[in-house]
Amino acid sequence: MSERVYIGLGSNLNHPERQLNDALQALAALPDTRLLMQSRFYASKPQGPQDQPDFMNAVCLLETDLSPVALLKALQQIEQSQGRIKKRHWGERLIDLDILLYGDQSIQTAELTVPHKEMATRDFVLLPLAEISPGRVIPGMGSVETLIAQLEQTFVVPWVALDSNQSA
Ligand code: ROI
Repeated sequence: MSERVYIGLGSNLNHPERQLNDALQALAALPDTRLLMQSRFYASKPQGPQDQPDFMNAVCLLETDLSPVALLKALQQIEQSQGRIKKRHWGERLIDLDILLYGDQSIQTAELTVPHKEMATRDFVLLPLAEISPGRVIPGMGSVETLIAQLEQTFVVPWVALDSNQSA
């Protein structure tokens, strides 16, 4: 049975918009998986240490027959193949792919917690999610709009390519 799955994407190294585009292509090419929607790209201030570049973030919606664990492994493979480097906790990264929501399932295993634990307080997840899934209720947390209203501040703006030829 296929499920609808929301994935958070983030990058702040080596042409983040290219990293996000590459990851979206790789997600669309996963077996038994379709890429149904993707948000705009958002520029965001880092949560965590401030002495790192701003991030580019997005959220996409997949429909997949992959199990949660199979999908997690697939995301880790995409991260590895794009060259995941993790320099420090809460530090800069080439590409980070997180399972935010897997249908309306709550999953708690050693490897995987869904809904993603920190999504309720992450502006860089909530704003793009609200764009592609307005009214979405996150199990145990509330609606995406309620969560956004509870943020003290947001540091996220839609990112616009000034010259589409340049970003190609
Ligand atoms: N901050 C922002 N703005 N975007 C991210 O994707 C992101 N990812 C992270 C940490 C380092 C916590 N901060 C982030 O993993």
